[in-house]
Amino acid sequence: MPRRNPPVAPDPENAPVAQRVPVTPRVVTIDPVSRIEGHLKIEVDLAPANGAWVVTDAWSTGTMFRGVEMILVNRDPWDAIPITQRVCGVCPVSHGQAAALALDQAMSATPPNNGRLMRNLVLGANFVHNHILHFYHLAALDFFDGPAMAPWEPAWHSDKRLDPATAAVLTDHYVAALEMRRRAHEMGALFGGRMPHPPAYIAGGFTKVPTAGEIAEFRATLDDLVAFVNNVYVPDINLIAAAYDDYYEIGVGCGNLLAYGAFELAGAGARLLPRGRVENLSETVLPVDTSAIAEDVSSSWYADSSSGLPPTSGQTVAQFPKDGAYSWLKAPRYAGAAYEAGPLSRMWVSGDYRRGASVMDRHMARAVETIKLAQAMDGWLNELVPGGPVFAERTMPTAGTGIGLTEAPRGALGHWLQYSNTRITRYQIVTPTCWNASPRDDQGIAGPIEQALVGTPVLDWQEPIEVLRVIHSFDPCLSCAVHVARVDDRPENGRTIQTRWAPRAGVR
Ligand code: NFE
Ligand code: MG
Repeated sequence: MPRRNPPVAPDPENAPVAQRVPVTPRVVTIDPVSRIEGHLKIEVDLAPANGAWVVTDAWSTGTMFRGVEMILVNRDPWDAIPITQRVCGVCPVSHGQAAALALDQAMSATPPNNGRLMRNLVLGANFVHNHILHFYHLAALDFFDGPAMAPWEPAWHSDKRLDPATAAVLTDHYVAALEMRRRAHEMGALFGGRMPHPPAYIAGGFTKVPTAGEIAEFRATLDDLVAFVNNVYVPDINLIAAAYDDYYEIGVGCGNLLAYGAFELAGAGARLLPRGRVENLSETVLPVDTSAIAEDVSSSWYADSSSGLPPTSGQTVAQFPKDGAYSWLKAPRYAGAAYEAGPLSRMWVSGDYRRGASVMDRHMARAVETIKLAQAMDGWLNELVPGGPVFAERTMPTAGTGIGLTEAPRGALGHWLQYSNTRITRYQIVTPTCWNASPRDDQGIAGPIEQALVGTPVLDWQEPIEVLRVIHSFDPCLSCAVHVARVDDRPENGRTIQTRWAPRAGVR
């Protein structure tokens, strides 16, 4: 269980929650945060408020060093597609797509319609899979208690508002959702070859030529998934939103929203989910200029000489330990500002959802996006031409550059490629969770999750489930954010970089 604060006794605050009297500020650490991908530690400062607690500050720590950007150097640029997919088992399709887009640019290739559509459909299958996974298996247990058995126990029981009969129905849906995820993966594998790491993405298009039978099978599976989304997922998120409507005010983030856009339509630059950004939850969608993106590392375990660099000149030079640093994530910023990425950002930019930017808004926007995407996928199946060409025949120049901007389920994903003599010289990956879970930047500005946590009320400091609700609403993936563990990074192997965190100065 992610509880790291040992009960301190004797202590009136250690009594049953109803008898506890909050008097003393506390630091609470959740490490690891469970029901996410990868290794995240969250530390919050709690102050007494209204007989309970409120979060007054927060620190987000990616606790594992990874190094995919370094692995890619000196590889053939074609290798970027299969290798970057290994960043993650949840969003590999997006990494394949981003790498393919960067390579398309490097060799001036535009995939034929079938190739574009096949990429969209496999990526779409992954999004549908992800959003069902996120709601049922990562987030929903913050709101209801499952049966008193593994994998539902041990669990935190604070502030559970749904009656046992309702919780039992949601538990059935939790189990049904496992089957739906399997079906979504099977659907993606029809065209992608296998899931979760489909080998069918290539520079210039796709390797798989669709047949009429496969198109029909894809559609039949999609129909079943749409039925589940409409009849189960959407009603369940509405049910939870009604019981926890205070979460429309809790967990509001930095207010700046970024979307690179994805799901290319016919016509240059046209996308189902458009590119854009908004400042301070404005109605005005602004253009995205990639030259405004830079990554700060003053709070990250990387050499300060690499701080503030744009990905076109970005470096990944680990430095551990380092004064003032507390995360393996870099801090991406747009024109110096923190930005939130994800379904909410996409749905805000597209105009499909603009109620707010709270915990519940993130869940709602994710559901809205699932429906929008599934409808579009049905149309793309109609556009596919059985047996039609799927890739553009091109020769890769021996030197080049490319930027692949797309969306992963968790938000804006960018790959920056440079190569010469057919070998990669620089590869920089900036993932959505790096945007969302980033630590303080060089100006001391906190990352979006850190900002969103401040002000969160907490009933019981020993079971700070309210903190988990805020974190989970972002669907973080630390595997992506710090991009392959070096399992031999142990002192006995002579390594100095370890897959662990160091305590923030002054904390235990
Ligand atoms: Ni590992 Fe990923 C997504 C990417 S999160 S899940 O979605 O890119 O940073
Ligand atoms: Mg990176």
